[in-house]
This record gives sequence, C-alpha cells and structure tokens, in this order.
Amino acid sequence: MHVILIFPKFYHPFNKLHKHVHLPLPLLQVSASLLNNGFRVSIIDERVESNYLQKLESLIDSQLIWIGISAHLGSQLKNGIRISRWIKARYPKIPVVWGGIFASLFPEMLLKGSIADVIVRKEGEATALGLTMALESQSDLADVTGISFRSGLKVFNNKERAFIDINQVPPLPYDLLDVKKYFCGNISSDKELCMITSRGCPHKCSFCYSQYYFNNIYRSMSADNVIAGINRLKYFGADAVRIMDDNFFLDKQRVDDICSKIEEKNIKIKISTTVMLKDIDAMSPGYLRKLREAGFVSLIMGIESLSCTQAKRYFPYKHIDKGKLLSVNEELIKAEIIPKYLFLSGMPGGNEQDIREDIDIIRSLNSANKGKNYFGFNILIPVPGTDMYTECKNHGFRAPQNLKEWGNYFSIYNNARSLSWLRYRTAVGLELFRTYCERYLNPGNKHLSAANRALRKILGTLVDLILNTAELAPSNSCGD
Ligand code: B12
Ligand code: SF4
Repeated sequence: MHVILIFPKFYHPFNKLHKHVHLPLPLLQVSASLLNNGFRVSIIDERVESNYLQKLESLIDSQLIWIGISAHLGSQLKNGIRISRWIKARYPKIPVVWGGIFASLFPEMLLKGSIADVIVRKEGEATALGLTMALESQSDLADVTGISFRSGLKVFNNKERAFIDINQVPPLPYDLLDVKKYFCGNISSDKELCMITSRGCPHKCSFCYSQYYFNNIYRSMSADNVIAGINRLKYFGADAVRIMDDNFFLDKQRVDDICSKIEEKNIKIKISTTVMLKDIDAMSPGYLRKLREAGFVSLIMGIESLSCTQAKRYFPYKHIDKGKLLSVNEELIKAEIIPKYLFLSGMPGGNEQDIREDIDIIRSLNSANKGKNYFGFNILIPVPGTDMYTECKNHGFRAPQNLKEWGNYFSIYNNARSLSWLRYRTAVGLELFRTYCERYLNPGNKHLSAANRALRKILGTLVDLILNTAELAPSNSCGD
C-alpha cells in the first residue's frame, strides 16, 4: 500500500541569498516509520520540483491510501491549501491528511474548511502509522490515538498520543529525494545537510513553540544514533551538518560522548548547531577547543535582546549581559568557532533605547570579529500556542481570523509595521536593519559589487537616521 507526502513551497525573503532549501525533515521522519512497516512512500517537494502536479498525478495509483501535507503558518500553508483543493477537486475519495505545528493547533479550522479529512496532531511517526493501518483495514478512526478527523459535518478530536522514543525511529530514507538539491551553502561548506537529534527544551521562553508542542520535555537521540545519522548524511554527500535542535547542548554528557566518538572513529565533518550563551560561558577554553577539533565550526545562539526588562519578562533563562557576551565572543573567536547571533526585536513593552543598544552591540561584535560572524536580526512574529502570542493580543495585536489570513501571515504580518505598539518610524528602521543584517552582516555575502557597497552605506545611514543609532553611549547592566 502507498502513501504520498507533499511539502508545499514557501516564500522566504532571504532564501535565495543563503541558498537554503533544507531537507523536508517532517516528511522524512514520517516516511521512515511507514517504510519500516512495509508501506510504500513517495515524497513531492514543491520547493525543488517544478512539475510537482504532474508528478503527483503520475504517482496516484490503486494502492494509494492517503496523501499527506506538511505546512508552517504563512505562505506554506497558503500553498498547501491550494494543493489540497486541487486534490479534492480531482480525487475526492482520497483522504487528505495534514500534520505539523499549525495543523496541530488548529485542526478544526482545516477540517471544517474541507481542506483536510484527517489531522495528525503533534509528532507524526507513530500516529501516521496507526492511521495508515486503520485506513488500510477500514477500521474505525475513533480508535487512532493522536488524530482529529471529520465525519460528515462533525469533527472528532481523539486523545493525545504519548511521545515516541526518538531512538527507535529507523534511519531516514534520503533516497526518496534528490539529495543534492538540499545541499546548503555556508561559510565552511557548500554541501551542508540538516538533521535533528533531540526534541523539546525545559525552558520557557515566551515566544517559543516548544512549551506547547513538547510540554517542556526534552528527549534526545543517543550519541551512537547521532553518529550513525551523521555518517548517513556523509554517505549521501554531505561534508557538513546543521543540527537544528531546539537546544542541542542541554545534555552535556551526550555532547561529550558525541565528541569522543567523532574522535575515536576519525569522522571528518563540520557541524553547526544551537547553544545557549550561558552554556558556552560555562565552558573552559580547553572544552571549546575540543568542540572545534570534533568539527563544531559554528554555534548559533539566540541572544534575543540585551534588554533587562524584556529578558526578565520573556526569556529569563537566556539573559546575559553585554560584558559576558563580549567575553564569550572572544573565546569563540580564539577557538576558531564562528558565532551566529540571533536577535529578536519588536516585543511589546520594549523601549527604543533597548533597540538602539541591541543594534550597537551587533555592530561592536561585527567589527570585533572583522565580519567573520553571522547575525540574524528577527522582528517578532507572534506565533500561536505561545505566551507571547497572548501578550501581543493583549497589546492590541489583531490575530488572523481564518485560514486565508493565516496563509497570508508571513507576508502581511511578518513586518514590524503590523506590531501596533511600535512607532511607525521605529518599525521602518527595524525592517531596514533586518535587511542590512541579512545582506551585509553575513560572511557569505562578502564579495560585494561597487553598487552593493554603495547600497550598504545608504542603508546603514538610513538606519542611523531613522533609529538615531549613529552615536550611542550605551550602558548595559541589569543591576542584579
Ligand atoms: C528548519 C526550520 C525552518 C526552515 C524551513 C522551514 C520548513 N517549512 O521546513 C526555515 C529557515 C525556512 C524556517 C522558516 C520559518 N520558520 Co521555522 N523552523 C525550522 C526548525 C528549526 C526545524 C523544523 C523541522 O524540520 N523540525 C523537525 C521535524 C521532524 O519536526 P516537525 O516539523 O514538527 O514535524 C513533525 C510533526 O510536526 C509531524 N508532522 C509535520 N508535518 C507533517 C505532515 C504529515 C502529513 C504528518 C502525518 C505529520 C507531520 O511529524 C513530524 C515528525 O514527528 C523549527 C524548530 C524545530 N526544532 O522544529 C523552526 C520552526 C518550525 N519555525 C518557526 C517559524 C516561526 C518560522 C518562520 C515563520 C520564522 C521567520 N522568522 O521567518 C518561518 C516561516 C517560513 C514559512 N513561510 O514557512 C517556528 C514555528 C512556530 C509555530 N508555532 O508555528 C519554529 C518551531 C521555531 C520556533 N522555535 O519557534 N524554519
Ligand atoms: S531556550 Fe530555545 S528552545 Fe528552549 S524555550 Fe527558549 S527559545 Fe525555546
């Protein structure tokens, strides 16, 4: 029996700049579990396949049990809805199944809108398998844990499924894809592929989905399984891996074991992954060197903001002062590990001096590192399921009301001008600075034409004029 899984395309303004088409991990995870149980799986990825509808038609056969769609809020959701409608108009009898964070939050919206027949809520591996077996044997969907489904006009929400043991997921079936289309470029490699080695995080940053999705429970793959995963990506041509965990360094013993095994087996790989700045601060220079020797070439840190008031309110576990940030930066540079700092601006209750100080620290770090670091300057996107989302609504944020508005969320709302608590002038300044960071404060974009250098200067000056960031004498101390 056969299942088709679809990954709709989405618009991401800086994707072209950074050549990022990540592997469709959700579909690979679900496929692994279905294949392991004897089902046939095909994957269609609209981001890399121009004739995807032709391919879909050619794949539909008498053995097909269901078609699955995975989508984030925003343009991917919009494209997923378009594809669902296309399927439903031509093949009304084939069940269309949705999964992912958005679908798990709003199953009724998709089911009542006749976009989906079944929603696989939260983790997909075991639930998709349970659903496939039920559909194959035509048994009652009411017995499948973890799904919501529509029967006539009624929606049923079955009880939630317990989390799986992620160490039991079989090796991911990359051979279902043309893997070279997913090689991402970064400063150290043009052949980077991504993987996930843990799920969840015990912290409670107010803007993060992890609390809602994983109930603050952290689970990780064993060091042996991580090594097997890395070797598998190497087999498919990668010389670098990006580990996209929520918080890779939570289990220090596991990190030690991974490093030792890389050394023992003499595995040549470049790794970039996520870490909390506080965790690096606790590492000795010797430990950082050990990480570098094991292949950790770049570490990605969510700094968010140095503002004390914002930190206490929204991300207390992460907060770090400017002095610590500068000294950690120095240690990373000494250890030859490239830092990537992610900032988040536009949260309600902030003030403009905070914004100026964050921009100032970005510029200081960039010049201290002679441009050899990455910056992501994000402007808040209130995402449903988080405390921040409620906070934003309390501050007058108008949340999308229906599927159409959720489909436009990224393009319409992902800009500072929709955050009603920001002055118009500030919002425009933030958007310009975000563009400045993406285009000019990332080492991948170093070789600039004369026109681009002029544009950089103009953009920088505009940011200074609008946000008043030209001359700053910031103080940054929480006083506690
Ligand atoms: C890679 C990634 C990206 C990539 C690629 C996105 C993509 N669509 O693949 C890029 C960089 C482009 C990106 C962009 C954005 N992202 Co993003 N991204 C991630 C990241 C790091 C990994 C996603 C992943 O592959 N996870 C691993 C897979 C296995 O997990 P999963 O997707 O949940 O899938 C499982 C289940 O949900 C389910 N499932 C999922 N789909 C389906 C489908 C079917 C049919 C079935 C049966 C099951 C199923 O089964 C899977 C296995 O258990 C996550 C954080 C994280 N650690 O997950 C954030 C995350 C998903 N992103 C997020 C956000 C907010 C965004 C942006 C809006 C941010 C921005 N500033 O632009 C944009 C939106 C872009 C867009 N329009 O789609 C949020 C989503 C929050 C929310 N409540 O929805 C997350 C959770 C980050 C966070 N900590 O807040 N992102
Ligand atoms: S530390 Fe990272 S993963 Fe954990 S709650 Fe905060 S943002 Fe989410």
